Amino acid sequence: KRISVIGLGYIGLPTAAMFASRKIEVVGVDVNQQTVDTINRGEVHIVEPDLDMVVRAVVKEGYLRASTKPEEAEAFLIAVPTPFKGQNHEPDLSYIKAASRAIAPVLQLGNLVILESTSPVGATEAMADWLAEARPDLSFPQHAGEASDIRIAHCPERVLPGKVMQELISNDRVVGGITPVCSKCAVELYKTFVTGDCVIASGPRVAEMAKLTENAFRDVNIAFANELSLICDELNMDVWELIRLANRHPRVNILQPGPGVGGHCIAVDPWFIVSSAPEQARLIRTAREVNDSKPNWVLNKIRAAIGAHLMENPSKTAADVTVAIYGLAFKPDIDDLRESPALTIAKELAAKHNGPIFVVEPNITALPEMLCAENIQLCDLSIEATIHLLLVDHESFRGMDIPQGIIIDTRGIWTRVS
Ligand code: SAJ
Repeated sequence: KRISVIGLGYIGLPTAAMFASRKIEVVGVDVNQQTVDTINRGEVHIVEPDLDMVVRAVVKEGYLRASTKPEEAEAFLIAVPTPFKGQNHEPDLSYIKAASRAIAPVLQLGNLVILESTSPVGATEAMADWLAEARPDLSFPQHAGEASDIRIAHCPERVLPGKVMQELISNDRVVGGITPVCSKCAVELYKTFVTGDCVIASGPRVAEMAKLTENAFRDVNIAFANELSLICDELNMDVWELIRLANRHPRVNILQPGPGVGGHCIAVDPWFIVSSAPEQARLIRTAREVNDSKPNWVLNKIRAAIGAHLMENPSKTAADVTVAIYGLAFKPDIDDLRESPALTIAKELAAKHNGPIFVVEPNITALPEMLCAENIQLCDLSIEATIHLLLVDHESFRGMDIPQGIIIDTRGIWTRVS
């Protein structure tokens, strides 16, 4: 038995490594030669706890190898990006289309193709049509039903970055096959390592929507907390005290406000629902807008603090005001800066503020290129500055002495009323 995983990123590589750790031959396929070479050396190009250890072992034992060219396999798992494009946040299925075109020539009778990428409603059916178009000699389940040569299902990934290797095994999975037999084949495959339930959906569309709904649910709840933080600022109240008090109700569980929502899932997926049903998805759209507006709100807070400081110290100019930024990652205790609101804030500040900016981010060793300006540098904890801006609640920031100076705490760990 051989499994092929297409796309060796944050989801594909851990999934490939997991199957390989169960002594199944896995061929990982990626368009990036560097990624392929790194994996074939037994190394990893992404940071995720325990992933390096598993990849090293399975490559050494010969269960996992990577290639830029797809080859024959019994099952294909597609885990490529599904970003959005343009002002209207339309989903971009070009990576799924390219992956379909790439595997089509090597498909054989009896193969199973699973789409794992988080996808807008209808993407699995579109993938099935692209495959069918490329292989008129084979029959597909959208036309031939249970008699088809190829099985197709959607099984969205739902693992939390930072806990991927654990959640891949223990989370329940939603499986939406185009036919019941497609679902059954997919469940059998996942059962090789999944200890959670594999729940069969009535079809791929509802499985796609389930995944989008999970992330939209979280986004709406974070937006609620973020909106409360704006209201509390207006009413001169501590939002963290407010949430702590309200959460004492047995049926209330408000999430935490912050400088915005980052990562490449929660800030993206709700837009797929909005673009499918723009008239109806009003709350989901507004939640996105509330969360997306938070970095700008934080930037205005910094501007106001700089202005107030200069009013009190008329001999100073903006160039004398130093700002220390704590945290760049999109959430605590990871090194992942993708779509991070903290990064957006740091970049904007570096562009507008002409005084020195110090960045404290214990999880990285060099500033990303987009932050390479003359007035900005990476520093250790215990830096002196006029303004201390806390953007990520890393464990090390919780444990440190609260710095001296003006504090803007977007996570409520230094200023919280206890
Ligand atoms: N955040 C807050 N306040 C909170 C919780 C989170 O501001 O109370 C912010 C974080 O700082 C971060 C963003 O939200 O910027 C997202 O972080 P997260 O930890 O909520 O989620 P992700 O993006 O790391 O992973 C999510 C997960 N989805 C859900 O929990 C419903 C994960 O299970 C999915 O697999 C993943 O998206 C994905 O790939 O879709």
